[in-house]
Amino acid sequence: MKNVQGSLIASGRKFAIVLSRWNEFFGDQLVKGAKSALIRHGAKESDITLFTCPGAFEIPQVARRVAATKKFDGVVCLGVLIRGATPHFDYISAEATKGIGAACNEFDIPFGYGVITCENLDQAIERSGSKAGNKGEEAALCVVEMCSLLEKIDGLV
Ligand code: RBF
Repeated sequence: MKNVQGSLIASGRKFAIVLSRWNEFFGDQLVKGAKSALIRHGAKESDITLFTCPGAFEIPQVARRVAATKKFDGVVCLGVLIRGATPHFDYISAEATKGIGAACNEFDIPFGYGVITCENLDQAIERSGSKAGNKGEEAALCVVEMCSLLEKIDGLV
C-alpha cells in the first residue's frame, strides 16, 4: 500500500501568520509558538510575515487577501476568543471558523486553524503554551505538513 504523507520540512517556503489582536496577551503566545515551530523546522525568519487584524471576525478577510497575493505557501490563522456575557462569542467563532474554511476552498494553499475558543481565562492559558500545549505551534506545523502533502499529491499526476 502506498502511503502519501507530508513531511515537516519548512525550509524554502514562505509563511504568513494572521493574528487577531483581541486578547493579545494570549495571541502573542500563539504567534511565538507558531514562529518558533516554523523556524525549528527550517523556515527562515525573513520568510515569515505577521499580519495583525483587530479581531477574529476579521481573520478570514485578511487571510484571503494575503493568500490572493500568491506570495505565500501557507497561512497560519491565529486568534483567541474567550466567552463573555454576550452571545458574540458564538457568532464570532462561527464566522471566523466558516471564513477560514471557505478560504481553504477558494485558494490552493494550506490555512492553519489556530483560533482558540475558550470558555474562560484558564482555558486560554492552557491552550496558548501550557497544559494543553500551544495551539499556534500546532496550526503552524499543520500548515508545514499540508504544504508538503499537497506538493506530493501534485507530483503523483
Ligand atoms: N475578537 C476576538 O478575536 N476574540 C474575542 O474574544 C472577541 N470578543 C468580542 C466580544 C464582543 C462583545 C465584541 C463586540 C467583539 C469581540 N471581538 C473579539 C472582536 C470581533 O472579532 C471584531 O473584531 C469586532 O466585532 C469588529 O468587527
